[in-house]
Amino acid sequence: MTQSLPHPALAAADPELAALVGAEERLQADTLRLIPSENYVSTAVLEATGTVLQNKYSEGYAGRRYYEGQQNIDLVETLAVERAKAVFGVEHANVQPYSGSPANLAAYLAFARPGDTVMGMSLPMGGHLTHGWGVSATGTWFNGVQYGVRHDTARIDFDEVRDLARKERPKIIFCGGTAVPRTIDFAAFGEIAREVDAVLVADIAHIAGLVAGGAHPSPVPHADVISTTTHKTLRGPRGAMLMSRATHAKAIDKAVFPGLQGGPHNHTTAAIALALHEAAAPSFRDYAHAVVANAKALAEALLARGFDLVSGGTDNHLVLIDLTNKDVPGKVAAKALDRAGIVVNYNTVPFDPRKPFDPSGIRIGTPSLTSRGLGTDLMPQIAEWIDRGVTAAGKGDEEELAALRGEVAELMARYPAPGLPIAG
Ligand code: DSN
Repeated sequence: MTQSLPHPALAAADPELAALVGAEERLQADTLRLIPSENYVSTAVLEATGTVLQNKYSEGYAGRRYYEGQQNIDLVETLAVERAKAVFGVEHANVQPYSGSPANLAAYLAFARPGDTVMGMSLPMGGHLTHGWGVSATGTWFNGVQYGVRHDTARIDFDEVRDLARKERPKIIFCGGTAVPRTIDFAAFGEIAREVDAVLVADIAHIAGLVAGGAHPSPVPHADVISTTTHKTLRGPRGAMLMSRATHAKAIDKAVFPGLQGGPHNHTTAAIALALHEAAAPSFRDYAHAVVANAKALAEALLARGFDLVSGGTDNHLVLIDLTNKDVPGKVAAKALDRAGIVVNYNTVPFDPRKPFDPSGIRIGTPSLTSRGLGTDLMPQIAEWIDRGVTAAGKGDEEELAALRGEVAELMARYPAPGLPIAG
């Protein structure tokens, strides 16, 4: 059985809310969390997010604030900035963006004007809303043109990217995405961006921890700007960073503040500084490589069970499963797996004939389970559970899902998650 973290003041002030927090702690402890953009932060990162730093307004940047009393905040933010520069090998870092979408919006504000053409990977092919997709402000205020993947390989077609860039002359090219199971070829994007005189923004939100840990090539020599959230594979608090060459530092900083945001979230900045300290430790390299090894082992085990994986496998932390051959829609599978304690998200697959709210696939990943210490030896077991869960979803077999729920909880109890102690 799991035991929730003690929050005595919260429990006394608002038992209803405390109960919900406790229930979430138990859920995160008992379930197999496979959403590739999620993770478990360390207890230390959790503590940093709950500090009195959140009481302080700090509009501006270290040494140039619009409020007094910044003796400590300036040092905290400088620590985060310097650590980001060291971990990623960049000339400039801004740690103030509230999350990934505002970070990307700041890049637009820095390098484009409304109506300009911008280019990114289309959302259903694996990109992100903020890469110029129509329903996003970025696709409404800008002329978003989108590249995809090849039908036969499900990999980016650089001839298509180059042709589109030459034709459309975008001001900004985004690379990276949210459902890309393969290595991002930053060098190829860099070459195309230079040819058409575009700013290349590498959105490494999903893979930042892999880049920091040396398990994915770095965009640094090729991208003008690097955008990332801090809470995915990087295992930090919910927040974001923009990093760049020194030449773009002023434009980036001005776009974040005063362009888009007010006061930075200083408690988050502190937790980012801490997460970067953790990411600089040798053990984080092991973690990043273990995330990839687990994803590859899970992909192999799923292939052996007849699952159709987009692009045939993975190079990173993420596996995108097309369930068409199993005759179970992605949403039906995701909801059934959730009842079995296996938490995934339904997702479009490239060229999906179904709608985004009822797509053909599910998206899974290994950052969270690797944070709990699960290794490659357990990936066949997880593939078996997914197989049984999807089959049960197709048949409406709730008994099988309930049996799975018990097996999952039993295994999870043996692998305590960071920040979520499990009683012996
Ligand atoms: N919501 C994130 C994800 O799950 O990939 C992207 O912003």
